[in-house]
Amino acid sequence: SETVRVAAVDLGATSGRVMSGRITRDRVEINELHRFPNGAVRAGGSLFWDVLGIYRETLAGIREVARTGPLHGVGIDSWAIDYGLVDRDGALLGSPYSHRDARTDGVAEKVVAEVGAAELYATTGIQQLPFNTLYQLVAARGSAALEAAEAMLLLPDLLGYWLTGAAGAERTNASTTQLYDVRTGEWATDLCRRLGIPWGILPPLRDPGSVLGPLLPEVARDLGAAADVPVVAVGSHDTASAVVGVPAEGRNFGYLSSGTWSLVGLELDAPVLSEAARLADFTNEAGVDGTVRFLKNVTGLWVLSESLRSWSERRYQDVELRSLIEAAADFPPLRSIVDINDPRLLAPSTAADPMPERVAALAAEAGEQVPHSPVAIARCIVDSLAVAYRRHLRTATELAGVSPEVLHVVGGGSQNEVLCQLTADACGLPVVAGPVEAAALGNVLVQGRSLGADLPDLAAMRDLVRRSYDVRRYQPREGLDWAAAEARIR
Ligand code: LFR
Repeated sequence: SETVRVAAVDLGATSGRVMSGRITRDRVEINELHRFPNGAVRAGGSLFWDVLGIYRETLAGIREVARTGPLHGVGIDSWAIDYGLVDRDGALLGSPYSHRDARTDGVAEKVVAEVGAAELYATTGIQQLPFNTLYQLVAARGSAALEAAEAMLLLPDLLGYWLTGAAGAERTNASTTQLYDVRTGEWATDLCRRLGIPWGILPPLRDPGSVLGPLLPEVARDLGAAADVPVVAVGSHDTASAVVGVPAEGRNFGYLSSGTWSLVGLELDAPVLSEAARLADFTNEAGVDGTVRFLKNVTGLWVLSESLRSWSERRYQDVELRSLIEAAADFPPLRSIVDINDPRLLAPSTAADPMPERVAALAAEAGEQVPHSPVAIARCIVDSLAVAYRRHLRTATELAGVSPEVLHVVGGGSQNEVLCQLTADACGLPVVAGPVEAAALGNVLVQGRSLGADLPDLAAMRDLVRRSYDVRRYQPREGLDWAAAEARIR
């Protein structure tokens, strides 16, 4: 059949990428045509996203895809949870907040006291992260922006709105907000009403794979694209797209989507909303094609990248990622294990409160050996990540009653050989690592299907990824007592 060629925009907290993606009968391939740095901006005491800058770079990337060949579609995925508010004229009401902004401190506790943790979980099935959209909107109650808001648009939907003029909320991303009823697949309007959130700002839901509309004429002209190029709602939550791009054979697999965050879990047919799942604080996010992403958010390589940033700002020598990780591999293992999901590791590193010192303080508090040097801190972080993956993957399989044979690691972290091996060791499962750009691939594949490629289901999409990309395999090694290491964290 004919080749489909699309632009896939994949936005991460530290970089944005625009790829051209091509699907032929027996291959899917992507080409990175544009990459730009991203990061939250502190202004007036708050932490914001530079969303207009992100949009400008998104346009530059799409323009590059259009310049280098046919353009049949555009799809956007990004990190979840964050949103912009637009007023009744369609104008953006201020810069979107970063979920790492401190305005949500203490809000979750208040909401839980008001609604009850059990009811909150029964409705939304979402892990208690302090920055969930629900808590951001509660924090914004009474603000001028929220009062003037006509619609809340999650970031990929906001960019899609600027491209097409069509407002909506793509389902995989909507499901992360904790404003979405995972049982009915509708917005949780009762919950909003009870909490004084103006539920009228929640836009109509749309399914991944649906078409938002064609590019607005002036946008198409500016991009040098044909007037009828459709923008397709992909799994607009990057993790949803990454799970589509997992090169799994069959359904008996666990996944670890490893970037700034680590998302570790399973793909299921239905949510797990049991009391045990609530107590384990697992999340049930909507996946592509009606699947459920039953997973745990683990704070992830953020802790390492913020440590690196902190060291480089203080001009330590030898804190380049690759050499640091290699040195960490030779450093004595399992000396210090910390709870990598401690909320104190969420906020960006600052000179007054640097990330490496926070890690050391957690170790001290837990009675662990206190790591001081960069290599000791790096080892503590990778060991603690591996221990967290072990615990959460096992918990997921117990709660869902399945037993995966393999753990697929995708995303940037799949290139970290040391961490991949430790993950295999800790989980006692073979790890299959790659592709790095699983999210962009998932984005391309879902677009491709909407545009006529013969990809009837997720299995067919994954098959194509498997045939197109090499992976690396890690067998679990014996020798270290991971169970004892896990028992050292609460
Ligand atoms: C990963 C991710 C996670 C989400 C976090 C914050 O990039 O999308 O799935 O929990 O970012 O939005």
